[in-house]
Amino acid sequence: MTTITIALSKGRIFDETLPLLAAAGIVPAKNPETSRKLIIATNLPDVRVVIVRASDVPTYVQYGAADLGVAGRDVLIEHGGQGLYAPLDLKIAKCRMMVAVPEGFDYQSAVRQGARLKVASKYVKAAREHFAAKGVHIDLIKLYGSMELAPLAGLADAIVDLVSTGSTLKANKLVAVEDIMPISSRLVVNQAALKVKREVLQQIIDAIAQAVEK
Ligand code: PRT
Ligand code: MG
Repeated sequence: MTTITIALSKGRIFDETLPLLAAAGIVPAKNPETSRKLIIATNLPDVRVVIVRASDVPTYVQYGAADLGVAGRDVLIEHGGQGLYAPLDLKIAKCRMMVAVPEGFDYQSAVRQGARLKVASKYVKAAREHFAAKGVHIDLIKLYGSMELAPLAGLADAIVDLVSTGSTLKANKLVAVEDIMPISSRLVVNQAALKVKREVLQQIIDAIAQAVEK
């Protein structure tokens, strides 16, 4: 029997992946919101789900601790993608990666004048590439969460963060000044597992691909 392990994070990724798994005939036995279990059985005896931090999904799949996983484009960029095959854009957990500054901060003229911007972000690779491509010099400050606080507390001039409704920016008197890229989640597959467990993994990938297109 070939066992399959799927790495998911709880919250929007778990919730939005459920219907796609269902299309592949996979139904988790528990919801991680209400269960403390980190290993969740499914209706199929040879398929299980492991619940990890969103940013740890690529690592579990890279090392083969999970055969499949679902991770945001933001997370995959920061991870680098080593050992991963990413065949499918699942078109879920969509948002945009943006540059935001405090209301009233003249971002365009700061950039034009070549001022060295202080930028705080969890997405340091994406941020570094974005500003390097623009030829803007920045001091990059790595944060692990609550980026919105950084400009308010005087830690940074600007942040690079994900925006979906925009209400978090608004609540903190920040405005988006640049759109870096659209974000959605991808299915990632361990490259070695795809060879060894080809038949069963390809079946799951194909069923999910069909469900995404519906
Ligand atoms: O929360 P935790 O620290 O455990 O990890 P995480 O934030 O990486 O995980 P999670 O589950 O919150 O997000 C998983 C994935 O969902 C991310 O990697 C993104 O690809 C995707 N996603 C989609 C988002 C959002 N939309 C989103 N809005 N991830 C985060 N946000 C945050 C954003 O950082 C900001 O703080 O929501 C806030 C903005 O939302 P609005 O609606 O106010 O604009
Ligand atoms: Mg979060």
